[in-house]
Amino acid sequence: MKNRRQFFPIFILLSVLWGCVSENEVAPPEPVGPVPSERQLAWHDLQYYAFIHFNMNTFTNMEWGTGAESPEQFDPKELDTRQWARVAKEAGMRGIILTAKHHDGFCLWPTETTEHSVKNSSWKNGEGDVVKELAEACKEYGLKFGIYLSPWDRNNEHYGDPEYVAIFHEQLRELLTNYGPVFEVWFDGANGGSGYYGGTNETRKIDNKTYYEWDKTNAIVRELQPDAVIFSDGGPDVRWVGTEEGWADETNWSIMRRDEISPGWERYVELRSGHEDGTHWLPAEVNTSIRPGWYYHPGEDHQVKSLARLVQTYYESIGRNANFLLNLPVDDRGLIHEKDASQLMALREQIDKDFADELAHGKEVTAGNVRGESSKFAADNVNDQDPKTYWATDDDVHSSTITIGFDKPTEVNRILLQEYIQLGQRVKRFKVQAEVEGKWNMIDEQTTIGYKRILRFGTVKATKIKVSVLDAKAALAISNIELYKAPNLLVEPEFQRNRDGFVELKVPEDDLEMYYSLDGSEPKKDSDNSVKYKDAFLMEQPGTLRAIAIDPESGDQSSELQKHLDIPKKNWKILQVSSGSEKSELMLDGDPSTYWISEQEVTNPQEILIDLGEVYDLEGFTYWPNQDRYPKGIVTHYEFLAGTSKEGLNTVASGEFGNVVNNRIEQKVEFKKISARYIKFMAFKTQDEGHQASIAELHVITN
Ligand code: FUL
Repeated sequence: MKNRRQFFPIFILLSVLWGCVSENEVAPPEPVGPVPSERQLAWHDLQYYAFIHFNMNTFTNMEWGTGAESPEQFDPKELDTRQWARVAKEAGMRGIILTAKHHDGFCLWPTETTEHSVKNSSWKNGEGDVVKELAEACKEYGLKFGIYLSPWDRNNEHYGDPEYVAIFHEQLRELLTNYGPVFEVWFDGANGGSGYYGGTNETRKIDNKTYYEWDKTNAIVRELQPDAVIFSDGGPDVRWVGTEEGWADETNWSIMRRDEISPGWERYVELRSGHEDGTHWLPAEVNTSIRPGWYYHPGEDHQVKSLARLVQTYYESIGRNANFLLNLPVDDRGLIHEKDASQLMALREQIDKDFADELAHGKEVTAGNVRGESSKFAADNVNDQDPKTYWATDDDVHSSTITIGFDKPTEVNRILLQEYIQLGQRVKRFKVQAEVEGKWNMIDEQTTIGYKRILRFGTVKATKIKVSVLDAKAALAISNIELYKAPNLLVEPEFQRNRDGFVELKVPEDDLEMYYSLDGSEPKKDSDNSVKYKDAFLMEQPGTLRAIAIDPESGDQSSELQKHLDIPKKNWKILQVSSGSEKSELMLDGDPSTYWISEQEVTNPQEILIDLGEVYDLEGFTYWPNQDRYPKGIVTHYEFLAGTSKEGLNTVASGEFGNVVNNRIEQKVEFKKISARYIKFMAFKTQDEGHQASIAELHVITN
């Protein structure tokens, strides 16, 4: 008896140990292809952080300064790096990367290497250090801090010689020594050639592959900030995504044949999707600006990207296996502009709503194959909310299914998938299906997953969601699957009215309903004065278009679009235009993104004579300036004539469109009522005293 009692616990202990041993016997899959380094893994987790373009260009209204600027021009009166950090933090960002030096060579810290820096500016009597202030603010707000140091330097007299390269390296040393931990060092690939270069004003070409001694440059970063990732077109740690528009390809490998890439790489479009047979881990970072420009320009205050556009960028960067680096052009006061800040918060709120309730956690999961039938690699590792555990298959199983079952039919419209990238990126093709009322419905078929993939799809009320990996490089290793039901993106409708008077309304989601009124009354769902929008409708008379979007499920309503629209231009005829007549119809097409532009070598004034088709009582006119990124021909000084016969026109207004180059919104000019059928617009002066005139839209105000 005595012996048996002693034997029993030993038996239990042995069997438990045996269990552990047998579980442990199932080895994890071997890594496949290149795998991420520790610093790259930490970088992947950051996902979303800010770029700040703030430097000399902010004060000269330029995107690329020549280097001839004077340090005194740098003078922010209200600089507050804590405001930048607060805004970034509240927006849900994890760090900030600052343009410590851009191509014009001006240094935001009191460097020993050049006189072209804050130490010779009027700001804080030359005692200031923007890099230090931002590094401290980031620390206070728990944000990572990164630096952008332009290799190209259009100010430095030694640019092109080995002497400059030593200066560039020294600048890097200063930045990486004096400001605490740096998480990312950003080297852009631009090398335009021409510049001030110490007053020589010439073109200097260098070989981007060899001139900067990249091995030495990278070694400085490794020596001084071993945890920092190095960004450039080809890394070595993080790659550019090959576009500045704000997206990665749907197929996006985090690996590339890195040795083929160098700064300014001519095959840069390949950066958008990576190389399936890559030799190095080289994940993509999507960099884009919240406005058209990287730097602040008052003329772009009305062009802060819409919420719909920002949400799309989020899904097409983070949702496509890339990190999202969103640029905030700090303004000439030294602050993130109110409009940018409020749009950032709107994005944060929307993303928080989209990912508010995770639906897969704790639900029953089954897999077609489990590696060695071991619980260590079981299916339910994908919804245990532990990124360190993963579902894996046997070595010879490169395609399999994993199914999540709900207790009751559940609405779903987002799926988030993650591979266990510590072992490399594996999945080449997968599909997602939903079981609805006992039948499997196809949701989507896609290619890569990587660190993170998010798919958006129309809401399904499903009892099960199944992911089938159709092809992979090796055994599968999936660490996470999440499911969500995101609310509809509720933004006010956008409108466009064409020349014939047809009005089109648009919202980004198909599920939304739109209601509009034309009689000035408040648009509502159940109102006799409001109409439910189906197709473009004709608005022949002047009136006020008011429109809203409604989410039929929640009943929630968007903010309101309210716009006064005047007579349609259907019967208008352009009788005379001083030059460029082939494009003249574009000034009447109702679309401010297209425009008429005159030839270049013409003399002012330039004239456009229009027949309105009948006599109207006119009380004013409107002019939309060119909306191009680099606009030409913006009219600054005008004269407007009107009359009942084309021979007898009278000047009814003349003057200047104040600040139109800086603020390219629709210009409105009112005048004393006049009956007229013919109008003439004359451009007396155009931007930069040039002689080319452009008109994106021209309209009249009737009473
Ligand atoms: C490019 C630069 O030329 C732009 O000015 C901007 O800094 C962008 C982020 O990178 O290479």
